[in-house]
Amino acid sequence: MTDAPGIGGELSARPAARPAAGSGSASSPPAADRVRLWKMMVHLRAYDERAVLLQRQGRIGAYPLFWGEEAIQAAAVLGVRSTDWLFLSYRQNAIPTLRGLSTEQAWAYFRGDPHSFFDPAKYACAPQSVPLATHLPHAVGWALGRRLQGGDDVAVVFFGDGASSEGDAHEAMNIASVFRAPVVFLCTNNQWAISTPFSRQAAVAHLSVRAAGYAMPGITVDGYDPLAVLAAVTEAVSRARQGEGPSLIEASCYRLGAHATADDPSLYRDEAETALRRRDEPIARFERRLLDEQLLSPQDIAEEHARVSESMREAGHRLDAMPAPTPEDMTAHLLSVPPWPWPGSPAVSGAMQR
Ligand SMILES: Cc1ncc(C[n+]2csc(CCOP(=O)(O)OP(=O)(O)O)c2C)c(N)n1
Ligand SMILES: [Mg+2]
Repeated sequence: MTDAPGIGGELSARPAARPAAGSGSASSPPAADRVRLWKMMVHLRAYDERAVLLQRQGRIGAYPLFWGEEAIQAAAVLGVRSTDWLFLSYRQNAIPTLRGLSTEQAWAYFRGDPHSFFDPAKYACAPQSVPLATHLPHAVGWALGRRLQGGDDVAVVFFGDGASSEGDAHEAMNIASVFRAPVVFLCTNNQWAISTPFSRQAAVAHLSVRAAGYAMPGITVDGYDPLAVLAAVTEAVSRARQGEGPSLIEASCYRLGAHATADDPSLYRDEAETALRRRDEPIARFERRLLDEQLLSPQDIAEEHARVSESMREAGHRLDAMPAPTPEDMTAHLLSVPPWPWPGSPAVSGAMQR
């Protein structure tokens, strides 16, 4: 299990002029950063595709794919400093690998392996939250704490359209605004919360309008456009860092795949519409742009996809070779003294069965 150098990193140059508040527009980042953004997206796609394959082969358990959300995730990582903390939901499970976590360690989570847990301080990433929205108050608490320590780091917290309906989301945004916490609330509105469409989730057309209720800026951006997301994140992070408080960004997209590998979306939505939406998927679209700008050639694109896909295949082999967890691993970082001998040990199996 080896960490690779993270390909995330930071922008090579911060935008010189700040765009007007709420505009979400900023000068395009330098060419090298545009190409890096694309490479991060290709990495995320290859990770996601390989994870689905591993699940289908029984090498990991149920997996929440994020097909179509690569632009949002890559732009958010590139738009912050490496000391800014990221608070993730299950659908951003690959993000720590952009900051250097090994792919196999990230995947081990999906076979229930305690070895998948990592030191949050090392990657400035909180562990992924499966309970919806419970990590939003964590992000606010962390951000206020960092400010009390005198630091100027920012928290970016990812959540979905479904999570936006949870009480925790309201509580977090309210307290963040009252105390001007340096937080960016980044909502991936992929129009679905498992089988619940956005029309049954919220009566507003755009979740970003809710920001007004917390007296913070809110913006809706095209979540398939990494440069639009990057501009919005850069602006919100800059505000937060300068003590101007939190912002809400709604990155609009469409969930192009199933909710997770255990889900069959054809049971509840028209997959003909999904097929139409797939035409907008962010990687091919960004590649067309970078080809037009002559930053990439068709050969560059083909080679990068092949290279990254092969590296994911190798990571799958390293995952297979990881030792199976022991029962003691489950509490190694939780309890100094296990409360009882482990199930399966001769001394307790009878007692456990009672
Ligand atoms: C508190 C809580 N309630 C319910 C669930 C079950 N659940 C898991 S994912 C999900 C849908 C979430 O949708 P959204 O927030 O839009 O995120 P997405 O899955 O689209 O990324 C639900 C209801 C949960 N994990 N946590
Ligand atoms: Mg959703």
